[in-house]
Amino acid sequence: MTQASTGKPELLVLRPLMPGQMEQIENAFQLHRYDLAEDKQAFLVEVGSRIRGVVTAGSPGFKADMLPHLPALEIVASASVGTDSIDVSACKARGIHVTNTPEVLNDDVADLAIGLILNALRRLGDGHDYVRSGEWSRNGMMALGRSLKGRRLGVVGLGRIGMEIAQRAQAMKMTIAYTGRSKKDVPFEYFPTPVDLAQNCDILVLACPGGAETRHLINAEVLEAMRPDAWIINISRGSVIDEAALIDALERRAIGGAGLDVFENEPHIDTRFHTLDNVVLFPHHASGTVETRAAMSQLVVDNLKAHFSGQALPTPV
Ligand code: 8YV
Repeated sequence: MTQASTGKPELLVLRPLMPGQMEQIENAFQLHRYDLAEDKQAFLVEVGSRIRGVVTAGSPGFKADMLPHLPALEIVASASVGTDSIDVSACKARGIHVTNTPEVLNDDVADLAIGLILNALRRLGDGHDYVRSGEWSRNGMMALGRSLKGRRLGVVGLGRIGMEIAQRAQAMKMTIAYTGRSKKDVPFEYFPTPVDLAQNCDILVLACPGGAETRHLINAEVLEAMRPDAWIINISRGSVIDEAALIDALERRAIGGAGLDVFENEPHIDTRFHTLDNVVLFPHHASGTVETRAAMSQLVVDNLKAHFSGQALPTPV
C-alpha cells in the first residue's frame, strides 16, 4: 500500500540499508519499499512521480529503464564502491547525482583477498574437511600446502583496494608487481599488460573496477601466460574474467587454481564450479562484515542527507 505524502523527500528503496541506517532514513525521509513490493512494475508506476532519491547497492544497481518512471529523481545513492551496475551516464545526462561508498570497505576486501590466497595455498577449507570427516585420524597428515613467503603477487589494478592487498602481501613476505593503466610512484615492479604480469607472478589478484572497460581483461591469452601452478584471485567483478576460458583452464589444469569472490552470473554461478577441486569460492561477500556494511550504509545516509540539505555530497561518483 502506498502512503499519502508526508512532505518529507520521498525515496525508492531498491535494497535496504543496515537496520541502524534504515532507522535514520525512515526518520528523515518517506520510504517506498520497492524491494518488498510484490508487483514491482505497478508499484513503480504508482509512486514513481514522487520519488526524489533512490537507495540501492551493487546488486541490483540502478538501470536506465527505471528513469522514465522517475521524473523527479535527483539522486541515486548506492551502498557499493562499484558503479558498474548503475547506469551512471544515463543518470548524469538527466542531471541526477550518483554516490557510492569508496574507502570504507578497502580493509575488509583486502583481508578477504589475502584469505582467499591463504585458503588456496594452505588449503584451509580442505584442512577443515579433513579434520571433520575423520580422515585425519584414519590417514594421518594431509597433503602439504605451499608457502606464501617468497611468492610473487601480481596485482591487476593498484587502486585503493589493490594497494591494501599489496601492503598485506608484503607483510607476508611476498614480492609485489602490478599492472594498470599507468605506472605509479610505488616501490613495486610495473608490467604494462596483464599478459606481462601473468608471465611474471605466482598469484594474479584482480582488484580493478568492473564495467565495459575491463570486461574480459583476463582472457584465454592471459590465462595461457600464467604458470601451471599459479593461482588467480578475483575480488573485483566476475565480468573481468572470461569465465568460459577460466573454467577451461581449470579443467585442463593449465593453471594452479582460482580463488573467487565474484562470478559472471552470480548468484547463479556456472555449475562446473560446484565440482572443480582447484577452486576456492566465496559468495561475493568481501565487504560482508557488520562493521563495513554499517559504514557503507552510513555513507548512503550521509550522501542523501547532504543532498537534501543543500550540502556538498561526501562521495559523488
Ligand atoms: C557489495 C561490492 O557486496 O561495493 C561493492 O562494489 O561489490 C560489495 O561491497 C555489494 O555492493 C553489495 O550489493
